[in-house]
Amino acid sequence: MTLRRTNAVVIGAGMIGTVHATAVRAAGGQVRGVVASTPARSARLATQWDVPVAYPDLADVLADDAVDVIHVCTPNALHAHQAAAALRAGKHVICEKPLATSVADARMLEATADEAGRVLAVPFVYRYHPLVREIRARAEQGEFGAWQLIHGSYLQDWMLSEQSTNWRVDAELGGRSRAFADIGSHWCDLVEWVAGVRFAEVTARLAITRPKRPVAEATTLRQAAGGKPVATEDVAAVLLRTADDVLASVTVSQVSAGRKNRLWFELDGSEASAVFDQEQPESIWLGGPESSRVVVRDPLTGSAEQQRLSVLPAGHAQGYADCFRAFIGDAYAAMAGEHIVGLPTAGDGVRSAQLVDAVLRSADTLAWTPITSELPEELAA
Ligand code: SOE
Repeated sequence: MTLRRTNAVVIGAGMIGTVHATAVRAAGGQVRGVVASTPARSARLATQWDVPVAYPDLADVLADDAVDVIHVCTPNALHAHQAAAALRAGKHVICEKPLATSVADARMLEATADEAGRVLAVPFVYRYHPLVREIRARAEQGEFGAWQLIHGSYLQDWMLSEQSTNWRVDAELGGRSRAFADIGSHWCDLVEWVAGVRFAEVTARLAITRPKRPVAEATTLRQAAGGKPVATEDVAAVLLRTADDVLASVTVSQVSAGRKNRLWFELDGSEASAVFDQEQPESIWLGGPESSRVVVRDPLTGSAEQQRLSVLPAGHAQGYADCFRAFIGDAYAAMAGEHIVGLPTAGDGVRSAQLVDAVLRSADTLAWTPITSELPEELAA
């Protein structure tokens, strides 16, 4: 238990920065300040969010002894430098995913957090849906039997229009992978964690469906009108194989009309199956050979973790914001010294960077590609 409210600063003022600030407050922390892309924007946002300090830049945050934790919500390419600086200054860090745009930088951050003795948490927040925990608990108890097949998709449509753009389109800011790093990473984190599997190798095909998009922050009118060639994928078709030889597939898209944030997975076991849909997170489908059923979230039934994360009675819908609040609550408890099961931390960020890296290598070579640089034993044999 914390003795006083955790003092947080959010750096980065986009959609996800606002989500963090809201969740910090909901989790009982205090948003002490904000850093946006310019001092003037920091000041404007501090007023809008009603926070005490508008920091001109990160150096001012690092020098403020009252700050406990820095939330890094800036474009991906800035994460490594900013999170490392925060950890070295003795701050805890919550860093948006992808933790870094290279495996080397992600590993560097993990080592820096270890050396500094600080928590580095990564918001793979879909782990915090109560019914995701329910499936995980049932899988741990062997209810589904041995995995036969794992499949699913993560589909969005916010990049469907050829006029849609974002800093993520620019590989220099977002990294070489866009759709897979942004949302495929969530699917892989979630499925590995829920099913208790480890993907060993991957083969992936990536495609760009809009060859040109407007420049995110055009510096000239000509650039804005003409657009810029796109080098990061809109869609990905990915086949995976676990270390135990279970096949998996995931389809990732940011251009699927009508799909807003549809993370969906099905785990097919030798005894039973389980389905989770992020857009309908209040129920799960449990399939059996003779009969199947729909289980609804209910704080009065089910696994201990489902009950812990169910803060509203059954039928009173919880969702994404509740996941974020619960994640930040757990991260802050870890910062206060508690051992928290299921909190995604630096190791999970490194794992995700390895997956992104393997997907990119596989798309380049069109070959099955090991996910870690250390070849798994069964592949080395
Ligand atoms: C945009 O694609 C985005 O906000 C992601 O960055 C988040 O991680 C995901 O949870 C929702 O979509």
